[in-house]
Formats: sequence, structure tokens, C-alpha cells
Amino acid sequence: TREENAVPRVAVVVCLLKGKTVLLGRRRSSLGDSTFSLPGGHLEFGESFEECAAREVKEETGLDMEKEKIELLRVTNNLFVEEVKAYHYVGIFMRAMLTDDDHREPQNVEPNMCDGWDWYEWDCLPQPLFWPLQNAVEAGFNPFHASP
Ligand code: 8DG
Ligand code: MG
Ligand code: MG
Repeated sequence: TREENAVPRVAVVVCLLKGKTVLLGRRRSSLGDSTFSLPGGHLEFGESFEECAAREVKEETGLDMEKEKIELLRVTNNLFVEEVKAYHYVGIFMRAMLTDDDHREPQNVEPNMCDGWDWYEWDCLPQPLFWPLQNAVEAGFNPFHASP
């Protein structure tokens, strides 16, 4: 059943690319537990998408990404209807890249929320993907080809 006061929330997620790979981690969360998802989280009041993306990447991986180099790729509308609760997220997919000479590695800063980060090729994504990410992939989303 829907909660009477439920509202859509904005989620900013980041496709952090390095060469031919993208960064994913296995979630530890009541929503999408044990599925692979992008770093990201909720847009805070007053933030730009780029600021939110940089903040979430920093909070979750320890990596400092310049917000000027983060770009908007796609917007999706996601409804999760569970037995007891419904969630409605507007998903803002951003892209940031590590250059080939940048050898910084992500740290698992929030080990209670993520099993750890790893780099995956788009043709060989781990399963299962977090549902909104799976949907985007099935709809043809590809952060290596998408242009903002
Ligand atoms: P915050 O408190 O740091 O703001 O949030 P979080 O604890 O990091 O939240 P999250 O669950 O990682 O992200 C917020 C919501 O974003 C999540 O519950 C559903 C939505 N979301 C998508 N797609 C993705 C995705 O690929 N990765 C992540 N992390 N969240 C996603 O719709
Ligand atoms: Mg998160
Ligand atoms: Mg977060």
C-alpha cells in the first residue's frame, strides 16, 4: 500500500568510468540488498546535480572528483512497489572519468552499506544489478556512448 505522505525523491548516481570499466559495488541496504549499484544518494536541498554527485562519490569511495568535470547523462523515473512500501525515485545519471594516468583507487568508506567497489566492463556487468540500473541498461543506456 502507498504511504499517504510519500513523495518522489531525487537520486543522483554516478557512472565513474576508468578506461573501459565502470565502478560498481554490492549494496548492503534494505532497498536492493546484495545487488550491484553505482555510487550515489539523495539530492540535498540547494545542491546542484554535480555537487551531489561529487559529494556522494567522496562519501562512499573517498575519491575527490572535480564537479566541473561531472556531466549529466540521463534522467529516469523509477517506481519500486514492495509489499509494505512504495518508493518513487527520479534517477539522475551523471558521468565522471578517471584519466588513464590517474591511479587512485576507491575505498569502501561505508562498509555497512557496500561490500566494496570494483571496476567492471560494460559488456560483462555483475549480476544481479540494482533494479533501476538494470532497467536503464535494458533501455539501452550506456555511459560509454551516451552524450550529455
Ligand atoms: P544518502 O543518505 O547518502 O543520501 O543516500 P544513500 O544511503 O547513499 O542512498 P542510496 O540508497 O545509495 O541511494 C539513494 C537511492 O537512489 C536508492 O535508494 C535508490 C536510488 N537509486 C537508483 N539507482 C541507483 C544506483 O544505481 N545506485 C544507487 N546508489 N542508488 C540508486 O534509482
Ligand atoms: Mg549510496
Ligand atoms: Mg550516500
